[in-house]
Amino acid sequence: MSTSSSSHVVLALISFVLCLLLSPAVSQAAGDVGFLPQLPEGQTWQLIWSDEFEGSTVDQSKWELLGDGKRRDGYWVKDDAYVDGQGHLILRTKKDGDRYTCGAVRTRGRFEHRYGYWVCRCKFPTEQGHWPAFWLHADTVGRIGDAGRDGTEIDIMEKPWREDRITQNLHWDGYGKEHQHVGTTFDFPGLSEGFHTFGLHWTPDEYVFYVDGKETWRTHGGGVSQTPGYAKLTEEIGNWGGDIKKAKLPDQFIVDYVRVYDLAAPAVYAPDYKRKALICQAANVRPSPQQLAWQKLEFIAFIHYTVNAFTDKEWGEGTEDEAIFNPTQLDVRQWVRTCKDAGMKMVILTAKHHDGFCLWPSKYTEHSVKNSPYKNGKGDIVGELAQACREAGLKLGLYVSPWDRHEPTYGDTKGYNAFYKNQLREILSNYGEISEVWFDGAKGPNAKDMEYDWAGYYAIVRELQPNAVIFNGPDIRWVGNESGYARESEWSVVNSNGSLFGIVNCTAKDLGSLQALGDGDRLVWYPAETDVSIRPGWFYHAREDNKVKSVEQLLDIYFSSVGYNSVLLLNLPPDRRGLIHENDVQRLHEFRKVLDAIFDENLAAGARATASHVKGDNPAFAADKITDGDSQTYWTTDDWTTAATVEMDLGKECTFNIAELAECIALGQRISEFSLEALTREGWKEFARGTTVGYKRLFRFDPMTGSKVRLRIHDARVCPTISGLGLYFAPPLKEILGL
Ligand code: FUL
Repeated sequence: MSTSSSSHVVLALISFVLCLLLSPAVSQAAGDVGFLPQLPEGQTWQLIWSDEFEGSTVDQSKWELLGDGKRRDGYWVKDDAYVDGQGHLILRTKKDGDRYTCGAVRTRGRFEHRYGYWVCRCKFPTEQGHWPAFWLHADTVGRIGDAGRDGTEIDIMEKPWREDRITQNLHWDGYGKEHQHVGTTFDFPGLSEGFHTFGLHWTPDEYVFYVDGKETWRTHGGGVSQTPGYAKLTEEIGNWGGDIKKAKLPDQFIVDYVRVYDLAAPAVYAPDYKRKALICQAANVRPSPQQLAWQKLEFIAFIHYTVNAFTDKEWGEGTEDEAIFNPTQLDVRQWVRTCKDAGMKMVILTAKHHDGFCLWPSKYTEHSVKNSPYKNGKGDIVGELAQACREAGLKLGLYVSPWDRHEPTYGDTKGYNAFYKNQLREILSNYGEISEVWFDGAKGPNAKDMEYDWAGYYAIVRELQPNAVIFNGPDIRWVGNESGYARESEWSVVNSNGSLFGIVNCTAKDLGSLQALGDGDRLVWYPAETDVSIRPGWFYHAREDNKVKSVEQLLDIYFSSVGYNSVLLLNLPPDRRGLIHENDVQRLHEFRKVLDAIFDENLAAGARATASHVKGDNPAFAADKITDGDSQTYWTTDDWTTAATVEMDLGKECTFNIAELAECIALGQRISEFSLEALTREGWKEFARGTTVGYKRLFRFDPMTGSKVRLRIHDARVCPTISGLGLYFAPPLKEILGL
C-alpha cells in the first residue's frame, strides 16, 4: 500500500469513527433518510458512510477517480467525474477528438466494508452506446475454491438499455475458466425518468436488492461474500449499451448520494457467520512461489561446523584461538555427496554459529577461517561448499547466528546491527543463489541485552536473494522441537501475532485449528521445518560416534516430519578431519536404501478412479487426476462439497502397509478429516484415518490386502483437492538391509 493510499485509509477510518460517534442510530421511520429495509424489533440502522456530493470537488478521501486508461470501447478519464456544485456527482460520457471518454469512481482503500445496506440515488443518462452502474467490488473476486464467500462482484444496478429496464448480478471465482454468475434483469416502469434509489441489503446469509424501496431480487448466490467490498460508480462505453456513434454527447449519469448503513448493534446475523468468514479466509491463504519450491525439497541437510568440533562444545565462547580450527582433510565434496546420496535437496551450513567464528573470510572480523591454519588462511568453506553444491545440483542455505559471543560491538544495538548487516550483505552477495537463510533465535542466558533489527535483516535477504525463504522470519517457522516430530495436525495457515520475528508461538500444540486462528485477522502461510540432528549434539563429538540415530529412528522421524506436512532438516556434523564421519555416512546410506525400497513401486499408480463428486463434472478435475502421477493436476469437487469419496480400482489384489496422500497446496490447505479404506475379502476395512493432509501425509500400518481403495474426505474447509495417492509395500528392514 502506498503512503498516500494508507493516509486515505486513516482518513476513512477517522471519518468512520466520527460517524459512529456523531450520528445517532437512525430509526426506520425517520423521513429524511428515504427507504431503509425492515429490521426485526429492537434493531435500528445507523449511517456509517455517505457522500452527498456537496462542495465543489469530488472528495478524494472517499473516492478514487479512475483514469486515464482504455476501458472497453472508450477511455476512463478523471475529468469526466466531477461534482456540479448542486450536490451531485456527474459521470460524463463525451467525445474527445476521435475517442470516447467517460468517468468512474470507487472507494477502494478509502472505504471497504462487508454487510449492511448500500444505497445510491441517481438519474440515468439518456443516450445510447454507454451505460451506468452502481456496484460493489473486492480485490479478492479472483479467488477460487470458496465460491463467492471469498469475494463477489455485486452489481446493484446496471442499465445498458434506454428502456425502463435494469439488471442486477453477482460474479465470483474470477473472470476466467472458473467464473460463476447469477443475475436478474427486469422492467421497472418509470425508471428512465427522474431520480431513483438502488439498494442492497447484504447480510452474512443473503443479498436483498431494492429499487425505490421495493424488493426486486433476493439471492444467496455464491454463498454470500464474507469479504469486505468497495463501492463503484461507473460509466462504460460499449456495444451492450448500443452504438455510441449514434449518441448525442455529452451525456450525464447524475448521482445524488451514496449511503451505507449498518445495524446499530450487530446482533441479528446468523450465529455462525464469523466462523464461516474465518473458514473462507483460512482456506484462501496460499504459499508464495518460494515457499512452494521449498516445500517440494522435502528432505534437506544441516551442516553444523565451527571451532566447537575442536573444543568439543555445543556453544563456543567466542574466545577460541583461530589456530585451533585445523581440519586437515576437509572435503566439501564428501559432504555434498553424502547429502545427495541420501536424497537431500539442499545443504544449510552454519556459516557463523554463536561463537562468531566465520567459515568465510569476512572482512568485518578477524575471527574467521582467514586466521586459521585451514588452507593457510586461504580457505573459504562457504565458497567451496557453494561451488560443490552447484556442481551437484543441490541448493545452498546459510545459517548466520545473530547471537555473536566474539564480536565486541555485540550489546550495542546500533553498532552490532550495522556489523551484522554488513556480514549478511557480504555473505548474500558473494556466493551465488542462496535458497534459505536461517535466523536462529537462540541467545544464551548471560548474553548482553540488545535489539536485533529483524526488519533490516529480512530486507537485506529480500533485496539480495529474492528467491530465498527466511526461516524464523516471514516464510518458514520452526516446528517447535529439536527431536524431529511435526504435529499430527500440521496446518500451514496460522494466525501471526503481527510481529516480525517469532510471528507465532512455534511450540504451541495447536497452531492451525479454527480455534487457534482466532479472529483470522492476520492469517499467513507459514509452514513448519523440522530440524533434528543425526546425533545427540548439533556439533561433532567423538563420544557420540556410537550414538548415531538408528535407521528405525530416522524412519520414524521421516514419517513424522515429511509425512506430517513438514520439511525435514537433518543435521550432519563434520568431524575434526573435516569429514562427515563414517558411521553417519553408513547410516544415511542404509536409510536411503530403506526409503528407496519402500517407495519403489506405487501400487495405486494409474489405478482407475471414480469420485462421488467432481467439480462441474469437468474431466480436468476428475478422480483420475489423483492417480495420473502428475502432482500439478488434482481432483476436486464443487465449491460447496466438503465431504466426498474417491474409489480406486487397483486392478488386482495388492498388499500394502504404507499410504501417502497429497493435497494441491498451491491452492491452499483445506482437508481437516479423512480416512482410507480397502476392499478386502471380508469387505471394506479402514486402515488409516487422519486430520490434515497438506503437501504430504504418510501412514504406516499393518499389511492390508485389497483390490480397491477408498479415500473418504469427511471434512474440508472448502472443496478438497487431492493431487496424489500412493500405496506402497515396505518389506521388513532386516530384509532390505540384508541383516
Ligand atoms: C539452536 C542453537 O543454539 C543450536 O546450537 C543449533 O544451532 C540449533 C539448530 O539451533 O538454537
